[in-house]
Amino acid sequence: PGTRDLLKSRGPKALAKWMREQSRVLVTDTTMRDGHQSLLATRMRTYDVAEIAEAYARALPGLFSLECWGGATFDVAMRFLTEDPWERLAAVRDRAPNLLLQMLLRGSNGVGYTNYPDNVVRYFVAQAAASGVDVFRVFDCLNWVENMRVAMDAVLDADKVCEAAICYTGDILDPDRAKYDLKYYVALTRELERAGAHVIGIKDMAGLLKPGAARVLFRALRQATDLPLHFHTHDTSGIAAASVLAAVDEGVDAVDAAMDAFSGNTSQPCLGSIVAALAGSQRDTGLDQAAIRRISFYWEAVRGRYAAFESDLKGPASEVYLHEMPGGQFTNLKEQARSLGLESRWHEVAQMYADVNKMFGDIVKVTPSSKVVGDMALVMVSSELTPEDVLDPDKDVAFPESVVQMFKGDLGQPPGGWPADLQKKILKGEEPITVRPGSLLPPADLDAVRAELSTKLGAPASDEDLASYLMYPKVFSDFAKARDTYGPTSALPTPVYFYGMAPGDDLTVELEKGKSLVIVCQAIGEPDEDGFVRVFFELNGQPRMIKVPDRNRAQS
Ligand code: PYR
Repeated sequence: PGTRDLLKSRGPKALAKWMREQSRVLVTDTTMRDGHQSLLATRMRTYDVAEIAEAYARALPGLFSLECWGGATFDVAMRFLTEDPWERLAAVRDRAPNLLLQMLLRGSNGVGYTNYPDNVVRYFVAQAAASGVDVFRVFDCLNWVENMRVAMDAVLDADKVCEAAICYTGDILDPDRAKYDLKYYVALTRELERAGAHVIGIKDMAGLLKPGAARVLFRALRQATDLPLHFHTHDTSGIAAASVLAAVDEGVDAVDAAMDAFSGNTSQPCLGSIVAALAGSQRDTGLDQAAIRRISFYWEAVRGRYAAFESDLKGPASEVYLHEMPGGQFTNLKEQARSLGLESRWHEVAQMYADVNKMFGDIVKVTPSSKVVGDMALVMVSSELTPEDVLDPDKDVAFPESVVQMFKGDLGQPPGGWPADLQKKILKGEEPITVRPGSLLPPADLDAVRAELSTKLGAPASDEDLASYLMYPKVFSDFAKARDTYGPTSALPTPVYFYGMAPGDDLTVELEKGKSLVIVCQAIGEPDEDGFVRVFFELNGQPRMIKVPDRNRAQS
């Protein structure tokens, strides 16, 4: 039986026990979530995800899970792709009924960048479970277990797999980073086990866990818990596959990898190569290497359609051990730096990111805490501020709002608390909180919010729409308007969505099963005085003409 059958017939605890009993290494494919989040600014569209889901179901039924949802994909789908993230989940669910679907959940930050009321987190998790998520990887951006409990309990209530993830930072073998030593990770593992986790995730979001340290860490965790261990890392340094193989030697149960064409650099290490390296060993994954190659050829073609979103990364770099930026943040921050005119000063930004981390007390850096460190580093480089300036009690500094909020306690508490002097300076006398932020947020009145949303939409809001609106009121409202105007744009092939059609092009769009449109683009007129062009085309054989704003004029 596949992993999903096991979950459905015997429940998450039995599935976890089964994971421990396997001699083979279980593999999660991250291509549909972290792969493109880390390489293509999260821009992969539902069309390209849905097209291959059935092939996975047929050719790779032995995968542990498909990570295909959550993290940054949720808001980017609505914000930049005019797509409904729930539609994507349904598409994969429908086409891969035998595979476990996995999502990344930021604890009390849901799939957003700030803490939500507890009942919003619970509602979101329940809806994601009802809509098809089987495995929830839950983490907190400061590794504060208090801030993970609401989300973890909601996953347990839904009878889905609760993978509680520990974010790895620092270096357990470096005595100068003693704050995050082996004892710290062992204690966290035990705490998460007591909190009800079915699986322990080691989320090495920046790819800092070197092979030697992986050996020491997984050996210790293997002794500390009977729960299965699931290792996630990034290949920014170029050495991640060695860490994966070291973890495998020490008994890790499951590992993350991205399909070859979406692997390497800031993404996960290469799935096909890891599978090949283990083939014939005691821990053979059992996955079909020819099927992996075929699926990766598909992804290779897909990646070509997103060339505009590729970063200028030239290859792996050991600089990641200095700055410790998560793979999912690296290219975004570089882009932000470029937009501020700091492109040629990128290595200074990277050094400053490390300096800010030290100044903040050496914290875990992952969404959203990583964004706060990035915001501060950019401000400091662009306004020529040094850490000494920032720490000087007599020097005025305009701190970014995200920094003020984090030091107020709005994202929770780091181990050992915030550096007191800096906190005083940032908060200018305002008292910080030290309790769980969610405990201070009044519960949302879900009925009232649903009524408000239904009025906005002019139709009853679905449960999924409500969940989106609770996470992102403005982004969802804008998306809903676009959805009304343009219809399901996810039905369009990617080149057409990004670049449109040229005269002579024809296209068949499947709106639903058995319901298609055939569009033939015939001619595009010259722009008129008002900045509109006339587009002549055939729709299911009928001649049509529309006027659309001239793209060149709209952009200038
Ligand atoms: C996210 O929260 O989106 C990460 O990838 C860590």
